[in-house]
Amino acid sequence: MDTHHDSHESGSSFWSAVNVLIGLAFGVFALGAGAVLIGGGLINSLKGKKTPEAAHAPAAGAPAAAPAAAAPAAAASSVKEEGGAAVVTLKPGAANPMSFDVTSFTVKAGQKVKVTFDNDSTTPLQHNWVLGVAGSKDRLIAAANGMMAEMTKWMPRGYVPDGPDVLAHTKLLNSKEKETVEFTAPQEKGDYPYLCTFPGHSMIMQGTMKVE
Ligand SMILES: [Cu+2]
Repeated sequence: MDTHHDSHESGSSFWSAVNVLIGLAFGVFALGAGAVLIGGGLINSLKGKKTPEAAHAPAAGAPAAAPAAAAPAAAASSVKEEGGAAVVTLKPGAANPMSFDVTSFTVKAGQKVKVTFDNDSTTPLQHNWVLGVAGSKDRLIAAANGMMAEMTKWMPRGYVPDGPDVLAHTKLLNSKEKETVEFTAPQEKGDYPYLCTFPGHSMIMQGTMKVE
């Protein structure tokens, strides 16, 4: 499934480097936001059962509290059935463009699956979608992060790791590009990880395809 691009100008590696920096920036941001949320939760726990009204009133002029993280609505299902096939569309997350909006979906063993990854983000991040075999998540993350030292080697390969861990994948998609990949779900039931293996993204940009 490799696509060969002939335009390997020096600018390409420049943009890859920029993408890594943007990706890392978002990663740090996301981790920071997570820490704030966790910290806030701990503080609320320590405060016990006090109602917000009973809590200490904020000092006058104190900045407004950060908006609560929008709880992702539990969608009934991200999968549409079309002629026996499971059809799923993924996009970058609205709140964090270095995540997938769908972090879990379920298909049947042996079912035909059509996954469209629509890189419809206003943030100019390149992404891919890589589905791994059950239990391969940590190996794929390590492979993806290991590419950071050899960006020019992996860029023309869409940052898709080598080897038997990869079941299906898109090419590397620029912002506003999309691709649909079709494959047959494994016969073995279980959790199959999917990741964006652009170096630096996979720790956050990941999800699970459940085979039932
Ligand atoms: Cu990505």
